[in-house]
Amino acid sequence: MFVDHVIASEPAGFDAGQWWTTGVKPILPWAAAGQVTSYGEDHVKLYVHAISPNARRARVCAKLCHLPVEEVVVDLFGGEQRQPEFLALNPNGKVPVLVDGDFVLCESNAIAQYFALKVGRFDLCPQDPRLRSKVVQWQCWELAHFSPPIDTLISERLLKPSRGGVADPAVEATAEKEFRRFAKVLDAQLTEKIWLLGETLTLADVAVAPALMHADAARLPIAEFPALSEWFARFTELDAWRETSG
Ligand SMILES: N[C@@H](CCC(=O)N[C@@H](CS)C(=O)NCC(=O)O)C(=O)O
Repeated sequence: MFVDHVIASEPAGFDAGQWWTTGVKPILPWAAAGQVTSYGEDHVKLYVHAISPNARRARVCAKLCHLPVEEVVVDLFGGEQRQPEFLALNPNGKVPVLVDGDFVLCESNAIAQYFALKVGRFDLCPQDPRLRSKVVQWQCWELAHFSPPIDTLISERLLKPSRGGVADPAVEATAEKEFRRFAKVLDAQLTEKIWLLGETLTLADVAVAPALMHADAARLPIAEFPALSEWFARFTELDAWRETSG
C-alpha cells in the first residue's frame, strides 16, 4: 500500500468526516502524497509515451496530485503497444495505462479521475453533483469533438511526413474546419474565465488542454481564439505541465 511509505499522517485541516458523508474516501490524502519517500514494491506504474497528448493528461494529473508514479515508456513507433504483454494490460493497444497493484486502468480521463480521487483532490474532481457533471461534460466533449480533428491534423502534418508521406490537403481542410467549429465553443466558454469552470483548475482543464500539446508543430489555428490561447498559455505555465515536457 502507498500509505505505508508516507512519513506524515493526515495533512493539517483534513476533514475525515467529509469522506464518509459523500461516500468518497481518498486512499492517500494528497498533501501527504508529496511526502512519499519511495515507490515501495507495489507502486503506481504509468505506461506512457512522450509525444502522446493522452499520456500527458495522465502524467500532468499525477504531478498535480503529487503522486510518485513510475513512468514506463512504451515504444509506440516500434509497435510495443501491439505486443501480447501490453495488450494484456490494454487490449486497445494504446497508452496511457495505469497499474496500481492489481488494479489496471486505461483511458486518460479515467486515470486522471482515479489519481484525483485517490488523493482526495476534490478541487480537481468536485463532489458537488453539478460541478462534477460539468467536469464529465468536458471530458466527453474532449473525446467526442475536440481531439478527433486535432488527431487528424497531427497525423497529417507530423506523423505522415515523419514516415516520408505527404499530408492530404482535403483531409487537412476538413479537420481544420472541424477544429475551428469546436475551438469556437471552447473560446466562448473561456471568455472572462481563468479556468474552464471558473476560478478553480479542475479535471475539465486537464481533459482539454493536453489535446493542444502539439498546437504549434501541427499548426493548429489557436491564435484565432484569444480566450482559448490565453487559457492554454496559463495551463502550460503550471509546474505539472513543465515537469512533463520530456
Ligand atoms: N481515449 C484514449 C486514447 C489513447 C490513445 O489514442 N493513445 C495513443 C497515443 S496519443 C496511442 O497509444 N496510440 C498507439 C496506437 O494506436 O497504436 C485515452 O484518452 O487514453
